[in-house]
Parts: sequence; C-alpha cells; structure tokens
Amino acid sequence: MARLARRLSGLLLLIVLAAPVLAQPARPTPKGAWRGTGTVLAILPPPSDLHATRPVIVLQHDAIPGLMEEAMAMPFIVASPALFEGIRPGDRVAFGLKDVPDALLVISIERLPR
Ligand SMILES: [Cu+2]
Repeated sequence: MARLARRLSGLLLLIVLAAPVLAQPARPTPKGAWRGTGTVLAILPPPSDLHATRPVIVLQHDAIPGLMEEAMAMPFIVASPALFEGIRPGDRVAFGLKDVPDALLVISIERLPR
C-alpha cells in the first residue's frame, strides 16, 4: 500500500512538472506559416489591377508575430477565390499565411465577430 502511494505521488509530481508543457498550444504554427488578424479593405477576384490571374485581398493587418511586427495595409495573394465566400470589405478577419516559393499566400480566412 505504501508502495502504491509512493508510486502515485511520483506520478502526481510528473503531472505537475509536465503541466507547463501541456499548457502550450496544441497546434504550434508550423515553420513558414503564420496567423494574423485584420480588417478587409478590398477583395479582388482575378483579373484585377493588382494581379492578372490570382485572387488578391487587401488587408489592414495587425502585427503578425514573427513576420511583420508592425500593423499596415497591404495586399496578399489568396490561394483560392473560394476563400472570399462570406467575406466583405469592412469585416474583421483572422487569416492564415503560408510562405510558398512565389508568394506569401493567404490560405484561410475566417470572419471574426465585431
Ligand atoms: Cu504587412
């Protein structure tokens, strides 16, 4: 019985020590990928003045930790015009970015509550 108690206390200690590690986000952002938030300024399906063949979104984005430490307005190429569905200029959005060989690509867009 004492042996079991010792074992259990050892297990408890392990759980306490592991807690900070377990508290980390379940899905760390992979290398070459970022998450950002911002406001949609313009949605430009192709062809547009900014790109002949690819969809573009212009965002007033907040700081993107690890990528752009300052907020700014700028265009991004979007992986698919399907991502524009339900998104309008003026919307607050969260978005996913991925570094691909020819662009910094928006790969997801979710509308945020105002
Ligand atoms: Cu930027």
